[in-house]
Amino acid sequence: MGVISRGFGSRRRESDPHLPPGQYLTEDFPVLSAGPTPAIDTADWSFTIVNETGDRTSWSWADMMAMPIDDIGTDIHCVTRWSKLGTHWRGVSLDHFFEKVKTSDAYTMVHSYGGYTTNVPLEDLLDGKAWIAFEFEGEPLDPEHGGPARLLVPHLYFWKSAKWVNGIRMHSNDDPGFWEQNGYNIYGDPWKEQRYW
Ligand SMILES: Nc1nc2c(c(=O)[nH]1)N[C@H]1C(S)=C(S)[C@@H](COP(=O)(O)O)O[C@H]1N2
Ligand SMILES: [Mo]
Repeated sequence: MGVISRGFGSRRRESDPHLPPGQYLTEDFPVLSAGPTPAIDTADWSFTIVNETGDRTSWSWADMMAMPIDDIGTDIHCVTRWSKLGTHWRGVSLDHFFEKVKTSDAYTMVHSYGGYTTNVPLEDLLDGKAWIAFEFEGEPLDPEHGGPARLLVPHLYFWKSAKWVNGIRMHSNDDPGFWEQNGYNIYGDPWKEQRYW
């Protein structure tokens, strides 16, 4: 009996059309951090985009709260093979930040408090594909999960969703970030299983 119902359950999960190849579903929310969790007060938080000429455009927490806020329902996929389907977030689309930035560069390096970096092509941050997210399931984002604010790029593996995000630098080349220098794929499409080098 137990064996039969487990088998049935796992077949159903494996055949879920929202689950990328090689992933399994999890209900909990694992914490994966390369270092300690920084304590960042929203009063001290800022987010800065630096373009190729060194121009800096910065937003305070209050600036961000005055921008259009999206309700986001999305699936997330970690390279360590867990996926969560139907998660809910609130955040501001990167489109609204980049409206204020003049750049011809095609690539970005996302920077976090604590020094984490990850590279994302600019086009993957635009057209409603990425957010600065500050609420998860109706609550302020937990510090362990990147609070007060993290990048959310759900169409790429979750290491691209930098926790404690504080800025983006424009790059002319697709230079590798922290995990990308340490064996992770330069792009990270979960549907193509672009996990490692
Ligand atoms: N600043 C920062 N962002 C990060 C990481 C990190 O170590 N530091 N880990 C990445 C990895 S590898 C994953 S899988 C997700 C994990 O997010 P979670 O801890 O909220 O599940 O955050 C990503 N963003
Ligand atoms: Mo990860």
